[in-house]
Amino acid sequence: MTTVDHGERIPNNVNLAGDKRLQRALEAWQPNYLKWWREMGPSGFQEDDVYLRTAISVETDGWAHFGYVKMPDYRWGIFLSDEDPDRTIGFGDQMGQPVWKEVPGEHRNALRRLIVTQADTEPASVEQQRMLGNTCPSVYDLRNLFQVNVEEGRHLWAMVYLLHSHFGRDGREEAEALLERRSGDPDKPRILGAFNEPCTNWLDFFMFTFFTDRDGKYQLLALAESAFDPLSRSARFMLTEEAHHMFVGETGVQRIVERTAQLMKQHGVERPEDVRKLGAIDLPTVQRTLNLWFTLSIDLFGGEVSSNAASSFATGLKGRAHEDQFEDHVALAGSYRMELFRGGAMAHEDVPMRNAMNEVLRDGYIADCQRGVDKWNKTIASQGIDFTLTLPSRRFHRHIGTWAEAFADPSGTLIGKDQWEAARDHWLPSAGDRAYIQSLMQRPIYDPTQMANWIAPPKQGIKGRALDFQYVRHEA
Ligand code: BYC
Ligand code: FE
Ligand code: FE
Repeated sequence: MTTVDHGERIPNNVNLAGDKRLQRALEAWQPNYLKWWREMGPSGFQEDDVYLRTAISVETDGWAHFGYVKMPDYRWGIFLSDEDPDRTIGFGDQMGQPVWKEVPGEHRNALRRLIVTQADTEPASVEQQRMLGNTCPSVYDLRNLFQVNVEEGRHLWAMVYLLHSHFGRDGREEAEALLERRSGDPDKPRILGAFNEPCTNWLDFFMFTFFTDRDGKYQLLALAESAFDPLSRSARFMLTEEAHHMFVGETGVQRIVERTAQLMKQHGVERPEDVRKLGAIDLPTVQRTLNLWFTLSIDLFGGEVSSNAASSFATGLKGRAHEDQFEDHVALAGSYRMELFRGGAMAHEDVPMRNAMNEVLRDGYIADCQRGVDKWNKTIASQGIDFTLTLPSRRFHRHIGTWAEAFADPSGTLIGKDQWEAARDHWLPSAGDRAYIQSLMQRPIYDPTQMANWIAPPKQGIKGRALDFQYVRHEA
């Protein structure tokens, strides 16, 4: 395997020292990145020691080192999974030919666009989460937030490396622009919808890392299939980091519903207002927040019928998640049956397979989400509480694709605009829900032996450490 060079200003396993021009260009970008991190990264914790994992190798066992580090000193680096010298293109028109080490001229623009879109989400999520530390439910959770944040920063490095190394001047300009756009800024917004939405409380954060980071997983799985080998190898290593982000989301929501169900059982209450009197997050509010982040996240897969997706598949730029599990990798024959909004009603249509690739990826994603929701429901049921969280219909609350035109309730029934608007606050977090959640999260908890009342403690600490280990040293 390629060795990881830690003596350099930018840790890497791409032999950066062997390409002085590239090294200088990235070293020139580095201070701008750090300036962005200090301005837009976690607010109020930059001088604290945080118990973080840092990637030090790309081997499956022992790729990370754990220890205290101040976030601005984090060793953001460039790591690609090991090269497979025999790798061939796994799908599309050039199936079976050797993968590309360089970008073919004719695919340069399309590939740059995919990489920039991927890259843009990484700093966006850090920006969305920058205030959350100030309301943390525990030091354990605070550390997990920062772990996610520094790794999203590293994902930006992974994409910026590709832009600098393969896209010349255009790539360097895109790398600068990635530090200039801002989540939610009307004048210079981030590229994709969900990454401009406010993530204002810890329920949002856990739903985000469950649903939105999971879009990251699926998009990275699709990019890991790319014929452009450096992109594939970058995506593969990013996926190893991504698993932790989804763990944070899944267990975060699980601990919230566990605590709520516990209190409901203990006090024999059911009505949301009674649950709120106990200082817990009532399950209908959890459902509404789930509805919001699930629907924002399924928008991230793009339109159901997409000529962009067809062309990315044909050219070999972007495949399907786990392409090897499909039988037909050329996908010129056959079609994919899907629901579309046609003439004000729902219709079923058979869409040529290549044009259906966004929907294929979205379907895999939804099935993966369902597995997590099932676990949450087991937790609720294990307390003897009769309440089931459900994923809303893909027709509900959409902003991208065919259903953006329609009004549907969470079960998918098409309704009128007025009816939809009248019921909105039953289906999505209302101002009142937000105010209530905010009221629970007024004061941060920096004492490692404490846990906020609205969330159950995790099952175990990090890397064998105790639950009350001081994962962040913060002077309150
Ligand atoms: N918001 O043919 P269409 C992650 C645009 S998350 C705004 O339907 P296409 C992470 C689209 O660009 C993973 N615009 O879709 C998670 C197109 O524009 P043009 C991020 C949208 O192109 C948590 C038009 O609508 N990675 O890593 O097939 C924390 C029609 O497009 C949206 C990627 O997304 C939207 N939601 O696919 C941190 C992978 N959806 O051409 C990180 C790279 C579509 O009319 N990106 N549009 O100007 C892609 O593969 C594709 O660009 C998309 C869209 C899947 C996003
Ligand atoms: Fe990421
Ligand atoms: Fe992530």
